[in-house]
Amino acid sequence: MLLQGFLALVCGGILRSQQTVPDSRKLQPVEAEKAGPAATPKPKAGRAVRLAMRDGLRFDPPRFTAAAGELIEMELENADTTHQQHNFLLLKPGKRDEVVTQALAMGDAGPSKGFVPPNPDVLVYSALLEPERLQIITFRAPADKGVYPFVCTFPGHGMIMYGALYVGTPMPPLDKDPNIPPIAAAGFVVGRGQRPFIQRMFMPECGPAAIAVALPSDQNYCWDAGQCRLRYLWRGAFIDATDHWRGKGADLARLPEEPWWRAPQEEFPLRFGSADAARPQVKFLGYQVADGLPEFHYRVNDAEVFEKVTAKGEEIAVQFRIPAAKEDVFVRVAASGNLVWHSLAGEWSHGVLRLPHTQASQFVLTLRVPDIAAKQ
Ligand SMILES: [Cu+2]
Repeated sequence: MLLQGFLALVCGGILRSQQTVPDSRKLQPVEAEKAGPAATPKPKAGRAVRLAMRDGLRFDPPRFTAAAGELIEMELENADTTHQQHNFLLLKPGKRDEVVTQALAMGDAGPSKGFVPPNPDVLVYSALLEPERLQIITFRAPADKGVYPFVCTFPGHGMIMYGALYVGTPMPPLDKDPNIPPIAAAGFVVGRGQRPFIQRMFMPECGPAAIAVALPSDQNYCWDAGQCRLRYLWRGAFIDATDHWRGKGADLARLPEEPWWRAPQEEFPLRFGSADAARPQVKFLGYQVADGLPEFHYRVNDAEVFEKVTAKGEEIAVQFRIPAAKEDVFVRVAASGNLVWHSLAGEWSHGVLRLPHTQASQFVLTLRVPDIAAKQ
């Protein structure tokens, strides 16, 4: 057997097993002989690499690099919340299809062997990991430069769930990488381009109770459910949550583009009775979804407010409903640069919109999306 010394220790609920390959020639019999022992750098402390199996049959990250012969200590985690088993097999270049086919052909013998076919082209492999299991695998990267595929050979996964280890070879841009799945090359955009789309997520420049929404146009916004207000708008792709799913501490989703509009930092926009009234108490009450878009519901002091953000052509519209306003409503939306909010109802004065309480049951603020060309 190519790989022996497979230690499995179960600590609490987490499988901590270690696959230690003391001699790189065992890992890479052909290549190592070709290269000669002198070509293999001396082992040092293994470099930590984290690899997770995620919902949607994917490895995260979909690719990583290593120096030729580098000792890697890989923390492999099955973080799939859909309760799927997964494994990890590192293969010789170009062997993915062959090994996936062999694993399928194992039939009834597959589960007991973790769907690892007896093939010398399998360089490293993990156990078949149950959800929420973690395995530490220490291995030496191949001594020969190249692109080494890794794959999950659980039946039905292998054609989708794969990635690449770049050994001593620069990685191409993510969106042009033929060695990773197309969805990974698209950058793990939350919702996979689906619009409209709603995602609760840790968002930059926002509290932990952020709700990100992809509008049916190419616009997106972040709404802060802690502060009950729109925080910013951006154009283009929706959020990339790779870092969040990777759990690297920097848990925030990434915005592919800088917001083109941001709310003032510490300003809640609504006041009742007077434009200068004290900052009100707000409480988030949830949201309802209609046509794929949320209408947020919250309380401002005693008044219940509903708020829905939509995009119409080149305009963002924020529809407010305050069905039982007893006092006049003031909306404080300071203009920033050329970005000026408009309303057909009420009266503006120094960046504050005043709505008689009779008109507050339903009103719309609109903001024109700046021209991309004008931005340049
Ligand atoms: Cu899998």
